[in-house]
Amino acid sequence: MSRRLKIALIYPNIGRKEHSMFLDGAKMEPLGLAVLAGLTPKDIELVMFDDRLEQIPYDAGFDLAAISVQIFTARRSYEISEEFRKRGVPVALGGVHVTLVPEEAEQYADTLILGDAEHSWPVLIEDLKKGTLQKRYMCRPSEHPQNGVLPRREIFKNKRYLPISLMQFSRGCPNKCSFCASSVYFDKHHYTREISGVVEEIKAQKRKLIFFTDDNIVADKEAAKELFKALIPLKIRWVSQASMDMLEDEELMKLLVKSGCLGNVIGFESIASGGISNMQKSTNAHFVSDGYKYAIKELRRYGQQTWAAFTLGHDSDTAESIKQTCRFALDNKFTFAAFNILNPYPGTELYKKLEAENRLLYDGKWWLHPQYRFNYASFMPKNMSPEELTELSFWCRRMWSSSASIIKRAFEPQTNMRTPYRFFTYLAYNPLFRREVYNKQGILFGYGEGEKS
Ligand code: B12
Ligand code: SF4
Repeated sequence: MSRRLKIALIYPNIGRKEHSMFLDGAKMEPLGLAVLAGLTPKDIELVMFDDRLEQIPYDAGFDLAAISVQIFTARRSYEISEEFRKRGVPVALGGVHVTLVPEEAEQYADTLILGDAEHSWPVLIEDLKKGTLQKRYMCRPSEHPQNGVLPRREIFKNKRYLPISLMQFSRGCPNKCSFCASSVYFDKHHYTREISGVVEEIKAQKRKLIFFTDDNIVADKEAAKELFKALIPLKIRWVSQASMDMLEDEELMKLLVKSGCLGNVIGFESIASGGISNMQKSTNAHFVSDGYKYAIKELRRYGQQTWAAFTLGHDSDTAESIKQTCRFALDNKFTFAAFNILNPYPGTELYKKLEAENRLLYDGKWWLHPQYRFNYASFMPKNMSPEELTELSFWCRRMWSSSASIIKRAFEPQTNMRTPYRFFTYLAYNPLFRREVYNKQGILFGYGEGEKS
């Protein structure tokens, strides 16, 4: 009888602090790997390792290591890949970054999966069994992703992830914000799952708090309404990512609230009309004109605990406008906020523009550069130095997550104070995110010489 094949599924870390092995702080489940596990035939032995939380046992006799790569983990992914390949274990790389830069990724892999894995992963497994692994497998997104596939969440057991289940209703987004990697990966398309599959997936797991990791859960408003109707009887609470043009549709908003939505990550990006039009964020165009007053009033009316996301370093930004953005967020008492440095991801319009203007730093490949640090500016901003942009965005994160700010924002009556559950959510997560601000700032990508295997 032939031996069962053994595959390691790996979720890499970004890097690590100089004197500690792992970055502190609770982590979220890597959904993509559970989907991959769900696609894997049952005769394969699967083990998942989360490099953020545990050491990888390179010598445990694997027949394949399958690594999920995003841009901020690319350097670490390639290090892990080298360790496996040194031991004669073939490596498969997949994920967003691999799909956007296959020529780079193939230098570190035996095989690549480009695009979604639904159709190509089972083919790859068959080839692995036969010893005929191809160099590349391609899969365009299908009309209904994850069709008939239940993620295998048992791979998360004993990893102490945050008590929130990640799930997807849709993938992609039809909008074309100039900095967005998803928009390139999905070629400005949006794909929804069969709603019955989503309902089945919710019922198949125990948690009542769900994070729909959709790029934009309301991208197709009619489809979203159907989903929300189906969620109502399940009595879950959920969060997701959504564009603010959802506020134009009252029926949609009422269903969203009724279906248990606590709030969404919403890309405010910039408080300047010029900035919004330069980045082609069409969903915000009409809301930015009154300084988002209407949008914020409406979000509060619907009791939404909004996570406002800003990108800092657009050509319209100055040192003063960045500070103003931070004050804007504080004054409006959002429940959460992210102040991300604008980052040029390969394939995006932003990347092409900065490259053409010769403004990319770190040889244009900041994600591979040994000196690049997480949350540092990777390009030459128009109205300040890269160092200033790095410092200003760190300043925003420090101001936002200070104890004074957490206390001041806590008592917002229409959102955080709406129910004890919401207040608890606010109090549980804000200090957690505060720790993340300090833990991750400035870490180098990858482990470098520090790898201990
Ligand atoms: C959920 C999410 C998060 C969560 C993380 C959840 C977690 N598990 O830890 C949170 C909110 C914390 C987060 C944070 C960040 N994120 Co994020 N995130 C996402 C999001 C919205 C969804 C990911 C997801 O769940 N997908 C669902 C699963 C099913 O899909 P998947 O993982 O892509 O896997 C499929 C395929 O890609 C493939 N596949 C994937 N891996 C592999 C591996 C192998 C071997 C194979 C065969 C196939 C395969 O198979 C799967 C099924 O088809 C994506 C957007 C997106 N569309 O991908 C951004 C995204 C991945 N994030 C991004 C970024 C930049 C960040 C941040 C750096 C933002 C910031 N500035 O702080 C941080 C840093 C993360 C960190 N490690 O600290 C970028 C990455 C850009 C890039 N080029 O790689 C994305 C693409 C968003 C974007 N619009 O540009 N993120
Ligand atoms: S709305 Fe969000 S997901 Fe859609 S293209 Fe813009 S940034 Fe990307």
